[in-house]
Amino acid sequence: MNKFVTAFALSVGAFSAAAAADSWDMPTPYGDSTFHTVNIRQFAQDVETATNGALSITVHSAGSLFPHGEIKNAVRSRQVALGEFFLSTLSNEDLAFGIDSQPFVATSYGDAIKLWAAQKPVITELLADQDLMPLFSVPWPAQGLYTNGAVETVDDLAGLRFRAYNAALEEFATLAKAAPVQVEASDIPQAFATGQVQAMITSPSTGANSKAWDFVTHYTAIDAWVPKNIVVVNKRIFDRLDANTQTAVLTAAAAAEARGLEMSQAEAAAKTQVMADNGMTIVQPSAELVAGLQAIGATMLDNWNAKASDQAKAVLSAYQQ
Ligand code: PCA
Repeated sequence: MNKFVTAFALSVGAFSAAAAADSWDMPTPYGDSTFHTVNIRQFAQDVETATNGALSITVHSAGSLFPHGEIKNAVRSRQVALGEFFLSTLSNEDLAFGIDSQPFVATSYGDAIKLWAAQKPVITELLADQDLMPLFSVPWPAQGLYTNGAVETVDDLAGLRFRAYNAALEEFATLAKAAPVQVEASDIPQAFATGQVQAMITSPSTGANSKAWDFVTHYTAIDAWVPKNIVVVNKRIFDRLDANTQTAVLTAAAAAEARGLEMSQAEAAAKTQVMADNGMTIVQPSAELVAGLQAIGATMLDNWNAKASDQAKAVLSAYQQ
């Protein structure tokens, strides 16, 4: 009994000390030069400033604290308070998470904003079941095609080892008769250098950050989808904060969502230019390529509809209103 009382008193003491100055670890998947990471470091700084240091957030970028695929569960199990990941990687839990990575559903920033508005309430509910709460979400620039040599039709992709970052891109590659290989963004240069992959679809941000000109010649601006990252916090850890600190986190999160969107928009043109400056050929897709890609997108959307939960379908119809 005495032992229990002592242990209890100690843990209460430890908690109030921690409450006086909390420090959170924040794992993220992407490298320091990625605009998402720059934006998140600013978010962390904003929280620290607004709380006069009562809450500090240490960002662990490039999967250094947890690999990308484990970040969500690390937040869920309260190993860390918050973290970032690529939203559509949760599509295996519910297709509502993956709709932003379906080809030709949302292809512009305007579409992406509208789709996020449709996704957010549903995703908030799904994540709440896991004690998780979205803080902010930021789109990548539209996704384009990286190849050696020009691509005139979808047939030119057949047989290529194709880098994938989620289930939708795996399905896309398979439908294009390419061979999907899952590779994290930070491993792209190595995967090309060793011949593990020969082509990919990603944003100009990730293309330029991975120095795509070292391993491919062409960038085709198919602009097929505008996927998003999300930052989530553990709800129980968040609820433990005092009201002022909670407000500081939510205010900094709203600012990060707006700033991240602006950064993304600026990146799209700037990083395409970086690729051109480094000798890559930047091209618009031929009508035949677009038609072939759209046919794949239509098949994927049929498959999506056949498997989607009611909530996922509600997201799509709210978006299409
Ligand atoms: N870059 C990330 C996700 C989407 C993007 O543009 C990647 O390629 O992994």
